[in-house]
Amino acid sequence: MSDNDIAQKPKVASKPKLDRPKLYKVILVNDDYTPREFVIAVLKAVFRMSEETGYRVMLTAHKLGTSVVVVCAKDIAETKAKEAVDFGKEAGFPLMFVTEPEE
Ligand code: TYC
Repeated sequence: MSDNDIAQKPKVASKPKLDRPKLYKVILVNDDYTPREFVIAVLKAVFRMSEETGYRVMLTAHKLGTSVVVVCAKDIAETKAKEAVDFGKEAGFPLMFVTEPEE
């Protein structure tokens, strides 16, 4: 038996392909009752937005119905969305944030 009869292992080990964890969008939903200034205050407090960015995100939801606030890991998106909705609830407003997976 010569050396040539031994089956050769591939020299380069194939890397296991790990899927990246899916990212989630936090989406602000418009309503007819929550004051604009309150929406901006929540965006600043929960999502650390500046007044200018908060105003722009609020206005986009006000005009178009929804606005993407942030894209992040699922658990962070869900925690932040709940925190923001709870701010509204405590103040008696129907402010809504939802999460959905990014395409
Ligand atoms: N539409 C509200 C108003 O006119 C303001 C508002 C904007 C509420 C965005 C919710 O996601 C929202 N007072």
